[in-house]
Parts: sequence; C-alpha cells; structure tokens
Amino acid sequence: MILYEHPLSSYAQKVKIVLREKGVAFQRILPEDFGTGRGDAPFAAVNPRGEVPVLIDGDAAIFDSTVIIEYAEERWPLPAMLPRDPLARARARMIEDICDTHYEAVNWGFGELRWFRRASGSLEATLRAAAARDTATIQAWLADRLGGADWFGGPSFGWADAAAAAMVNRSVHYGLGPPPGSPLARWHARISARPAVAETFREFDGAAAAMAAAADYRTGGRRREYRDHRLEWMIRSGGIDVVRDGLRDDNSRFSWPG
Ligand SMILES: N[C@@H](CCC(=O)N[C@@H](CS)C(=O)NCC(=O)O)C(=O)O
Repeated sequence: MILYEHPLSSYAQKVKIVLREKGVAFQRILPEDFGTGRGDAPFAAVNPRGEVPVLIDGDAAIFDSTVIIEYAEERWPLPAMLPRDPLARARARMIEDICDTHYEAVNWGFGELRWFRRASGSLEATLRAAAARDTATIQAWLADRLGGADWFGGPSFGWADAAAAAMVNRSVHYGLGPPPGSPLARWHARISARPAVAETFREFDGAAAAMAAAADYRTGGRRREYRDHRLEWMIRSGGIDVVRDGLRDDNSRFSWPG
C-alpha cells in the first residue's frame, strides 16, 4: 500500500489516522512534482487534480480523502470508524464535510499569511482577524456537536474524530486553538494521546518546522491551489488582491482542468 501525501495536508492526515487506527501498513510518498499543478507531471496520471492524498492499492489509484476512507472502511472493516446507526453515520459525515470545506478553507487562508507571507500591513491584519473569527465560529459548532462526549461519533474514536483531528490541531499550531480547559481542548488532548494520531501529528510538526522554504511559492514553479471554499474565503475576507497577485505572478492557480 502506498499513500501519496504531504504531512501538512489535513486531508492526508485524516487518511493516515484512519489507516493507522485500522492497523493498515503503508508507505508514504511525497509526489515529486507536488504543488505545481502541472497536467503533464507524472503525479497527474494518478490524480488529474494533482492533489494528495492518493492511495495506491495494487494497480488501483484512489484519490480524494473521503473516497479513500470510504474505501478503507469497506476494505478493512475493523475497527469500524463509522457507527452502525444511520443517523449517527450521517452526523459523522456532516462533521467531516464541514471540516473538509469551511474549516479547511480558513486554515488554508491563515497558512497563506503565516507560511507564504501573501499579505502585509492592514490587509494581513484584516485577514488574520477574519481567520480568528471564523475559526472560533467553527470550533463552537464542533463543540456543540461534541457536547459532553469523549468522541464525536459516540462511545469510541471514529470517522468524525479523524476528520476533525488535523483541522483543530492546525488551529492549535496557529495559536487559534479552542479555549484552554474547554471540552474541545480536552478532546484535542485525548485524540493526541492515541498512537495513530500522535504519529500523524509528529509528521505535521516536522514539516511545519521546515516551512521557511515556503518562500519558493513566491517565485513561481510551484503554485498554490485556489479552489472552491478556499477561493471564497479569501475573497469574502477581503483578500481578492492576494488571489489576483498570485495569478499574475503565477504562484497561484485554480483547480483542474486548467
Ligand atoms: N477534496 C480533496 C482535497 C485534497 C487537497 O486539496 N489536497 C491539497 C493539499 S491539502 C493538494 O494536494 N493540493 C495540491 C497543490 O497544492 O498543488 C481531498 O479530500 O482529498
């Protein structure tokens, strides 16, 4: 089993946590041409979007983190990540969907400032404030779903915990974590103690420490992918110039095809 991934990708982290919880061994590979979005790059042969994660199982290449964890749940059913009850399953999937769309977009936008230095002065301040506000809103929504439970999905760690793990952990890394001592902060501590999650977070920490090289993106070659919720968040938050400058300087791109 091979997993094309990047340790900073929240989608890849979700997949790694699920595979590790299930005891599935895999080899991690960072695609050579990752981040270029080049349609002629070898990685495009396994995912036209040029995105990680991609799971290679024999001759099969499976892309999109949700499709991969659906596949993993069916191929290696135990331990189950989804509960049995149809409504509980729907609730877990809704949490995953919110994390993959709205939450990831805010985290990604904050990364544009912190790691890729796409804005300065008052624009940077505006965007940072928007990220802090939206993170708090989404974390409050998550905290409501968690209530007084240990895990999002019920009595044991599962699908929604794996989906929310990398998102909340990234907020913590950015200094935008849940209030200390709150149920969501305690949940973050609880998941961080699980070996599958701890290993995944260690890989994140290692890659985050190396992010000084992120300046590469400013000079072209590699291009940050503005798509769907990410694009909307940046524009809605006042960063339309960030998008325009990135496209002009060819260090931002839209998604496939294009
Ligand atoms: N819907 C996809 C999204 C995956 C995605 O956006 N991956 C990002 C990393 S977080 C990526 O590989 N981007 C390619 C690039 O930046 O060139 C999934 O759930 O797997």
